Amino acid sequence: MDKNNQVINWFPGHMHKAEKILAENLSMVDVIIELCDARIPYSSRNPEINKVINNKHRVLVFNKSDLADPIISQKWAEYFKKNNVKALFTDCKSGEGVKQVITAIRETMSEKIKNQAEKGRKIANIRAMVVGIPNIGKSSFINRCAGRAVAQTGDKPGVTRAKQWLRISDGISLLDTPGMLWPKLENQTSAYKLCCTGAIKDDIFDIGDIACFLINYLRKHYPEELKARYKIDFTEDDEAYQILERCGANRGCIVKGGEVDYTRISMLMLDEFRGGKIGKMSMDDLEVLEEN
Ligand SMILES: Nc1nc2c(ncn2[C@@H]2O[C@H](COP(=O)(O)OP(=O)(O)OP(=O)(O)O)[C@@H](O)[C@H]2O)c(=O)[nH]1
Ligand SMILES: [Mg+2]
Repeated sequence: MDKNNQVINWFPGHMHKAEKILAENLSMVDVIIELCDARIPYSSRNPEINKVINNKHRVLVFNKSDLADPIISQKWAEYFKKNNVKALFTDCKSGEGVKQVITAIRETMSEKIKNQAEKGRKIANIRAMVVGIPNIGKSSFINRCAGRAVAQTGDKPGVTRAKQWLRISDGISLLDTPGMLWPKLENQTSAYKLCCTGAIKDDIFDIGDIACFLINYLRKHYPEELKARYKIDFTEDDEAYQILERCGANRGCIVKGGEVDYTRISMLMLDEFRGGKIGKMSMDDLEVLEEN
């Protein structure tokens, strides 16, 4: 169980549809809003996106910033600034940062608006397509922009199944799209991180493997938070499944006969991690750029 050796097949049928939606609607939109996960700024970006969207204007947004480690987010913000990449951080739960994205969409379009104005034309409506991995908050972002619930949201990947144009108040229309993952999975570590953050459906992988991956990550990067949350201790010699076992025992995840229920404790830990209950944590530090 502690060996992270399963190969994750993460490309369910509806993802083909998402790719198709992106390709089919590209010519109709002015701007792409690439919504990524602030906890995994590297692993949540589609390496194919540049090829797909070509030279379209793009606004890069890292959502769920309320769950990410603020020190690591700061490092990423500085990295993007240094590289002249406009990157914004949002929290769609509170709405923080959303206004700045709308401003960035307008700024991106300012030249086109000016050019059109010189020709005596007016761009009445800016069209932007929101793309990103499943469950990252694309629909929540649109609802925040609109100031009301216009798009359906849910705490699991695969909620939005079809495209939907939604006009948000001030002359901008947003296209909500289904979550998209890339079909070729070369980086298994990124895949595990995407499982931990909830971008991939839980029934696609072995939950125990993912929990062990999470434990190995936390024991290295956030050991005190892990110990405090589950009231456990561990040494370097402990295997991940032994730590998982201790967490399970302390949380009463026990089956008949006193054995630990690994599935239950794995699910519980992943839920707590995803909900930020263990702490504000990120799984991609800047070093990930050197490793890949
Ligand atoms: N903590 C936190 N939760 C968020 C944020 N944005 C969205 N969520 C939650 O994340 C879950 C997924 O949100 P959705 O808006 O449905 O995500 P989506 O990207 O449209 O998902 P799919 O349509 O399934 O691809 C919901 O439970 C939201 O409440 C955020 O900034 N912070
Ligand atoms: Mg959605």
